[in-house]
Amino acid sequence: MRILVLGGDGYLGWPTALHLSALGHDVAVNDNFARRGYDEEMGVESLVPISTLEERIAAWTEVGEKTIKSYVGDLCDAPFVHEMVGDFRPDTIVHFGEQRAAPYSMIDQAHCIYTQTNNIVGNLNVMYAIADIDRDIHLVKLGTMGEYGTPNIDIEEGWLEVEHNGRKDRVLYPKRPGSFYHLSKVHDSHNIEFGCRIWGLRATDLNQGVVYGADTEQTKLDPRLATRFDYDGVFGTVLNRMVIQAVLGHPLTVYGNGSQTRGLINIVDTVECIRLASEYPAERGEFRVFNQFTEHLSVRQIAETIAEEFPGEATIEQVDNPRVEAENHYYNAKHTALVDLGLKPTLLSNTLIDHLFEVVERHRDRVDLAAIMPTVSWRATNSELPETSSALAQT
Ligand code: NAD
Ligand code: USQ
Repeated sequence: MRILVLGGDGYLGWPTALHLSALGHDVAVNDNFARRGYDEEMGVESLVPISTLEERIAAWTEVGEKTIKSYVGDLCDAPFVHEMVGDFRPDTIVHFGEQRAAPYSMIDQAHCIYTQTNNIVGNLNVMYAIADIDRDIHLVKLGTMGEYGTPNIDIEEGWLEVEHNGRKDRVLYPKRPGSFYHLSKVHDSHNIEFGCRIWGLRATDLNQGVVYGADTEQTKLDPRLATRFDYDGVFGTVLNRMVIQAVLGHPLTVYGNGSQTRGLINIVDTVECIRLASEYPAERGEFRVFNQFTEHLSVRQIAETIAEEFPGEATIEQVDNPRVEAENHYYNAKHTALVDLGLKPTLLSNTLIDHLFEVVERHRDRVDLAAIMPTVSWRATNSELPETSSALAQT
């Protein structure tokens, strides 16, 4: 199968490209290196050193004896996206290429607008390219469990059967996300579902939980194949951050009372879920939604699990929650569709945590302790606007 991986230089896109290529698929990657740019903007770096995309691809040709084609460019550039899709003619497009940090989207108005524009416009360009070039191309789109928020009812896989005033319908599951980033994914989902209805696109929206882990079978083969591993207060995700905090003797930062619950998935399962979704495509006109996580834990349970497993002393600190999010909430989210397709879940274990401790230990001198505490508040707007808008000045 010919598979084009958008965002193929990122934490998940690169290991996915390797996994699909190792299994014999013909893979190409796209990226505009925005993620490397955010590092420069924030003054931080991945804990694990990462090679350039060019070096990664050359290393894979050497180690994996496979070729991966690359298309460097911005998904917000519509002619570029058309040209790329027309040139590679994929059977499947796996779309990871978006700004993915909730705190980054909440820094200020400019970062909110950048996130939503980048994500929504890029995704629309991909949809239009598919609709114009070949409507049989299967779009496998990375969404997020955070699209649903934490409703007081069970979370289904994308769709909800409702009965209202004696009538029944199947509707998109109502969304109540918790950041402008998570909202961008909701807008993408609605746009894609519409594309399936009007153009007969085939799409799988993968509502993925929080990913943890440092490597996959292929990224371990050579240091040049390593993927990024973030720990800072803006891009680091909760479990990865807490592992680093334990190793560095920094208190594990539980936001609020830590009762907020999230779906989690190991990176080795992420790449396998993408394979399954690609090899078993949605039907023409179908908007298929899978909840892509393997277990759920509260933030406090994550912290306690890591603290217990750490061989030295690890303390847990309750930090004022910088986010506006529910604590002590109901959480029961379905996640059977990928298991039905053949996923064998890799659950959080002491072996996995010990391996992460080793990875962090190897690179501990690269950590900037000043980047660990959260700096972005959901309550502030931080907008820098001209003193008087031109419309107001005329009145
Ligand atoms: P990442 O930031 O490491 O990778 C995203 C890649 O997309 C980056 O390399 C970036 O440069 C590229 N990109 C961004 N905008 C682009 C544009 N306009 N044109 C071309 N390339 C662009 O993020 P990740 O952790 O690998 O996440 C990948 C996807 O999975 C995201 O869509 C994210 O929302 C989703 N996801 C991630 C997690 C997680 O825990 N990491 C969980 C659920 C869902
Ligand atoms: N949290 C802490 N302490 C920390 C960091 C986070 O308690 O040091 C808490 C947060 O308050 C939140 C939870 O942990 O309740 C998850 O936060 P996170 O930063 O790990 O994850 P999130 O912001 O939700 O975003 C990440 C990815 C995003 C993806 C999402 C999946 O960055 O791309 O979409 O996980 S989900 O959470 O299912 O929406």
